[in-house]
Amino acid sequence: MVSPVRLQPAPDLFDVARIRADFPILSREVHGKPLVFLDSAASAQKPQVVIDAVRHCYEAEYANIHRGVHYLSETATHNYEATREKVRAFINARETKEIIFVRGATEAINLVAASWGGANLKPGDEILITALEHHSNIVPWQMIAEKTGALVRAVPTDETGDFLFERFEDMLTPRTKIVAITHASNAIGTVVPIKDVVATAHARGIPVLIDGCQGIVHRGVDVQDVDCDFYVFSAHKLYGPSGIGVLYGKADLLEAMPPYQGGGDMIETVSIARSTYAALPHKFEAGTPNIAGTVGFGAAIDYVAAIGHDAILAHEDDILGYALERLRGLNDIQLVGTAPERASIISFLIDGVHPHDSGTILDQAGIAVRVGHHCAQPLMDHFDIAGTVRASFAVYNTRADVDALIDGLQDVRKVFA
Ligand code: 7TS
Repeated sequence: MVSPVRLQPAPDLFDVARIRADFPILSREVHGKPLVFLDSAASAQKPQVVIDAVRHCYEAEYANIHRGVHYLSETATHNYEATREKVRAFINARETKEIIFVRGATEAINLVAASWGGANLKPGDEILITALEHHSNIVPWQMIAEKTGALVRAVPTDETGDFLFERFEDMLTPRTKIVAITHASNAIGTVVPIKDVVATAHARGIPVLIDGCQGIVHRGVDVQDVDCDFYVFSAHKLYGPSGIGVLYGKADLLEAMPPYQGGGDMIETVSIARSTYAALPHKFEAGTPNIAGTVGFGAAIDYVAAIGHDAILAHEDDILGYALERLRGLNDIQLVGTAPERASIISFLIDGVHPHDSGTILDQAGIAVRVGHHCAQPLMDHFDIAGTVRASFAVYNTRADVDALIDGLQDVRKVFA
């Protein structure tokens, strides 16, 4: 056993024991060991208030929305639309019609690429992304590029995995028609200075889409302050249900975009010859949505907003700093991604051990980490590796979880010694 590094005690900003008590799954065991959940970047666990909200919807307030004159339909519609207002306030959008409910970030990016890209991209135009992106902010752009003759270019990163601002500026050309960039890397945690990115692109008249999947969780966003044109995220990483997420878009851009999918709820009139479309936000919400999930999402926003991003950031920074100190105490660990500003996500490799083997041995100790390429293969290619072990920390993680990880890593080293 390596003795723990002595660090300052954790700041007493919020009561993590009380937070943990809100998440029923955290008290279960896995393989006979207390669960240590370090995979929240993939999907966060759910507090009781979210579980209760979903359950209450089905038990007492469920019907299809925007349809009936009956009590339950009106109640369900009210609850669904109440979440839209909660999202608006949470990200400080101007109007609720700028909040489009989608399946998740992936669907949101596909929507913008297909609808905005289909209407605006021409052969030779350039879509500028970065080497830090998740596949869902790469592939939809490649698909629309193939259809329109546009080209996807990516701002490279350096050996620390940082965002390179000057390279970004250099790669903006008169042909650049949109910038699509992550707020924070899911694979290595790098935080991108999105406000400066937007200001720089806007100075050249280029709109910007921000993939906020990780950023919304670890930093939060004020879309009016950042002035981004689109901001997308999934509820399930923000302690809400899966199958529901948000496309925020500036109203004038969304108004000008054609619908992405056709069907019920997105029309004004339909005849066999032609149809006219509903106003925002419904134009982009064809079909019966994830009603209970949206209600649960509202509860998740209330939960996160009550804690507040300042407290979340302080807590997660403490855990991140502690984890980095302890990992650096192990001499055979290579950190992958060491940019100065990082969200509470750590990627690393143990010398001579395949990430999958590390993950399997950690799992036997009840420790859940993600291993592999983290849907960021271009970033793995940049580091010339196939994948990493990733530990991601959320509001409910503690220094004791980090200690458990370090002990688990000693087990890995023993097996491979
Ligand atoms: N963008 C980022 C930055 C992400 O982290 C993810 C999911 C997505 C987009 C896609 O989100 P979805 O909800 O539509 O699937 N990230 C991860 C991850 O890191 N491990 O599993 C999923």
